[in-house]
Amino acid sequence: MFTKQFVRALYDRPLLPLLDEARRVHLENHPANEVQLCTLLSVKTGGCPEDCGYCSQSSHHESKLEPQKMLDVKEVIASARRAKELGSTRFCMGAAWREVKDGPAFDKVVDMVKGVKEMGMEACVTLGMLTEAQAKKLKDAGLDAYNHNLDTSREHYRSIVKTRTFDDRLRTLENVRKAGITVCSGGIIGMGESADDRCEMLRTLANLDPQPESVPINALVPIEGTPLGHMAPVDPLDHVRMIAVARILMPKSKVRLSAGRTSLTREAQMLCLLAGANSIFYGDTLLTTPNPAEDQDMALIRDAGLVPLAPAP
Ligand code: SAM
Ligand code: DTB
Ligand code: SF4
Repeated sequence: MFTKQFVRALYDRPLLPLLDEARRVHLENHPANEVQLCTLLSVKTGGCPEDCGYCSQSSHHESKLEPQKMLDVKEVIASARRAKELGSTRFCMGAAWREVKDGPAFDKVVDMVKGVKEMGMEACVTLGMLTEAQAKKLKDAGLDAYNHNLDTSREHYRSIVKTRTFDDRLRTLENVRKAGITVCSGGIIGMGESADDRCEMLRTLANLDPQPESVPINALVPIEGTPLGHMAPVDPLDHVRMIAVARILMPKSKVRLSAGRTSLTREAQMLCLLAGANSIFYGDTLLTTPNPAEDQDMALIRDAGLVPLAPAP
């Protein structure tokens, strides 16, 4: 088990030696030149009953986002096909739900997962809280991964979300694990957290047994009308540092350079890749906010001397 002191000491190391160590760990555990491209799609947008302070989709805030009805299975499969043609190997579908409820909407998600699997892509969903029985149903449909972020430290969580607890988050992760689905869980920087909060979030993730297979590190995308809409941007080097610490603490995980890339220069993104990020979200939209265009990302990957992870045969 990692201690608080150990993780904080790592986080406080001077950046260049930290990067050296992260790169060493990365090369020991992963091919040097591969990056996984994952595409996101919001299959049910807005109108969410949770009050997450960062989110455009919460009905508690006055963001400009218009709620939309759930997409059809066909539309989703068509998007996944486009993503695959553009070189993506993992398709992640998000729904603005507090929790999964059994019924027709969940059955549609199950069909979406089946459709994505039939195309030979990895399938991931993020649907809020979920029971073990629901997780089992998704597993039977072929689901590879479930995304459910811890977002921040247990302590800071209370000031960001009031409608659920950090323990609710951990419980869902356990249910996902018990069903044999891989875990994708990470967090967000730039929500007014301290360095200790950042370290505690990474420590909680790294102390999960087994560790999450996938760890997205997001920088807050400030959304007008949300409580965090006016947060100052994070220092890009903090994003690099978080990725390096995540890489060292979770050597085998895919570390994902996630939201916030439109505010990073190419050079800052390169440093994130050097620090151990081996996956990015690919496609010009995340769930509701912009992401770099595909051709820009292909140029970045080429200029870094990387190759996109080949699609599963
Ligand atoms: N409703 C589900 C849930 O909360 O787990 C799934 C969708 S939710 C939008 C998925 C994740 O996106 C959140 O846990 C959060 O980490 C990230 N996210 C949401 N809004 C964000 C923003 N404005 N900036 C950065 N990351 C964000
Ligand atoms: C994750 O950690 N980041 C992605 C994915 N998991 C689901 C979502 C980012 C959302 C950014 C804000 C938006 O587009 O609404
Ligand atoms: Fe809802 Fe997820 Fe947004 Fe929270 S992060 S308001 S649960 S969509």
